Amino acid sequence: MIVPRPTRLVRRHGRFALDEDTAIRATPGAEGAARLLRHLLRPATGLPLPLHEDGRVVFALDERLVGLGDEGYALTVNEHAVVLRAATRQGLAHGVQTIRQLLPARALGSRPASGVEWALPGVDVRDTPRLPWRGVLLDVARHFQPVPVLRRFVDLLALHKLNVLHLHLTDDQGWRMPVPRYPLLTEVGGRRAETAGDGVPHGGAYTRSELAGLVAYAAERGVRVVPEIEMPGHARAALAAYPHLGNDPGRRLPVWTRWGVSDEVFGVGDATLEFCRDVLDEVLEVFPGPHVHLGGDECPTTEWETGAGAAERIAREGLAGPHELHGWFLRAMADHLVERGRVPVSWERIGDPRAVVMPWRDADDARSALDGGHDVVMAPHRSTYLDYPQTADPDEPAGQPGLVVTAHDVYHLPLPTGVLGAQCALWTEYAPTPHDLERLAFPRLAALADALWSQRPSWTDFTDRMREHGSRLTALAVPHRPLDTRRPPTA
Ligand code: TNX
Repeated sequence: MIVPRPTRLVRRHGRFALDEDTAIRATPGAEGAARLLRHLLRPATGLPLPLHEDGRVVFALDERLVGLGDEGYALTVNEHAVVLRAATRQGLAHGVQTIRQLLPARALGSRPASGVEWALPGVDVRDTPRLPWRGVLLDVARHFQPVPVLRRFVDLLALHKLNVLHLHLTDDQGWRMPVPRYPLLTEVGGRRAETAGDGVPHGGAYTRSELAGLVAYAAERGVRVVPEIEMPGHARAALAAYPHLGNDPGRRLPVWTRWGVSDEVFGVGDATLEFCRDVLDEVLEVFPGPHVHLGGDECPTTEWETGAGAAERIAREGLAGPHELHGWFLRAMADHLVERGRVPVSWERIGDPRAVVMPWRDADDARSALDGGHDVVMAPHRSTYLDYPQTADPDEPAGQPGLVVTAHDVYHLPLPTGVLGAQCALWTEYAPTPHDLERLAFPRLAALADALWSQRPSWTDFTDRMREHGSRLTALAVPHRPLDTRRPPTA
């Protein structure tokens, strides 16, 4: 009862028990996956699982499995051996998670479990995802989370074969990305006096080596980190640090202590564009993956209606008015990324079909982006925003008011033909603690993973498998409510 559901899983006779004498034989390139399995099983099982050429657990990187794609793997378990094969390290990492889920749920615990036989049932598995982009946005700008919290979050994504962690690193309420040329971004922009009137200061920022370490940690688990730097809106933390980047150089703004959409946004002068390019260059150093997210959502043009700098820019670029500055700004930054071999991503369409679009309103936006030749990753708020509560029950823990997004909604998110995949978004205005993050994320992330990975998603089959999966989440001490299998009145 694996989550997400494997493409093909056939039960075979026999079983294979892992014990003190079990060793892993890893072919070149497969050692990392072997170490990952050992690391994951050690706390509960205490098994040494050494690498040894006589091992009966075999991990092989094998080019002949290219037919299973970038992320597929094949796994066989019988009484003689466990054999995991894939053409890529990412495929092996996913196979490790399947091995883990074939064991009793207590194998996922963090404390030694006694009296359990660590047996895998005989199986033949061939498994490959339906869609290549299966992600989650984590907003570390509204509430900072230290790296160990992010690593545990990556572990939970990997358990579900989710492969993208989209880190929302900057916003009006906090700047978490270190940029050596602009130290005040984190020193000033990383702290705020209070949060929505609670009187409690909040802050934090990462170091370059912490972020590089996170990228490597995630890669070992088959997860890519996609960084997001918000522009030209949602920029008040940067403006607090460097007021000259805004539309009124004489004004000093604090890091914003309220939620919502601020009228104060980046200016459009040369200095601001140069600053944004410098920031992106630093992002490229730290994050080696192809995709870099430029934000681009919710940018009022109020300040550009009157600012002298905006009028000058409009004239210089031959634009029709302030409403064209948003697209112009994003296009300039997208060009910068494309020139450096990267792929820009944005919440709104950028006038370059090489940019990936992440439609957050509805499927119509997605279809028009697809028609315009863009790659599309779905993020429609009604089915993927995890800051909203999971049920309308009176005892449901609070979240962002206004909407309920059930696991059923997530499972049935719109996926127009041709999209790369989808993401859930864990915005954190109403989720200050690691406990809040996990209780909002689960079980909805399991629903996302199953809807995007399995070849023929079925809600009833998923809810069956979730019964067993719930005990895995419990073993991992993930705060979560049992899956609500009721159909919402609207469905
Ligand atoms: C909209 S849609 C946002 C975020 C908020 C979220 C709250 C989008 C890209 N931006 O700034 O955190 O709603 O639900």
